Amino acid sequence: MGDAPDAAMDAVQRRLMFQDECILVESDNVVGHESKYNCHLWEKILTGKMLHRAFSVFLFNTKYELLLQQRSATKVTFPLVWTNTCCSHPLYRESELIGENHLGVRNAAQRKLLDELGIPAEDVLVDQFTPLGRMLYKSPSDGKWGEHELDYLLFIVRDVNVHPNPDEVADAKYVNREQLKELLQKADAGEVKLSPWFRLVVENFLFKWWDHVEKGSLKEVSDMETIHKL
Ligand code: DMA
Ligand code: MN
Repeated sequence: MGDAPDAAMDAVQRRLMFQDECILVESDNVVGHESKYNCHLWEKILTGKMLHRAFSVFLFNTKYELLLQQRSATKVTFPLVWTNTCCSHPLYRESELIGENHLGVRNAAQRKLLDELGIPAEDVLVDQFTPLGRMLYKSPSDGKWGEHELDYLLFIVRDVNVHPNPDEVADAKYVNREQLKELLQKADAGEVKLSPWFRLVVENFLFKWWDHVEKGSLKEVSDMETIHKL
């Protein structure tokens, strides 16, 4: 749990906390790197120096249903919350720092779709992601943890094979718009929890963008110039 002492941290998540090196940014320019552990300590986030690059994948099947996941109970930040298909960080390594066409972020998305949901790379080729926008947000989790991210929003429409990794994902399901609205109502009633970043995307963009998923016109709504400060 978020406020447990580090000694109680899940071993798999602990390894990632120290192994993953996140990309520090200012106005989305790379200014350095820092461990995933330090990037998510709320006390350090409050210094303003831990803003890092992240991505959020929204994967739809060809019935235009959105794949959601519930984060595993062992995640250090935001355990057991329902959220979009897959979220993580591009790492401070050559393949994930490539700025051209946001290729670094696409490479990271392909890596984590396999890691979290067992989706093979050939089902989600890097060219098949459409980056729709970037948003900046800050949000505390439980205890001493939180997020302060520059988050790339990546959409992809594909039928894929899904085999969730229990270290990362407690549950996964496809929802249509009505089913998502029901989930939002349950969240408002306190019956389930949603991630803060997913809620921001839902409230600001998702239903409008869903029309373009169905029409095959996502490129029309892509805006990679603006950084939405939410
Ligand atoms: C971080 O996701 C990224 C966002 C957009 C919140 P995460 O906590 O799931 O990262 P990871 O999967 O690397 O633990
Ligand atoms: Mn983060």
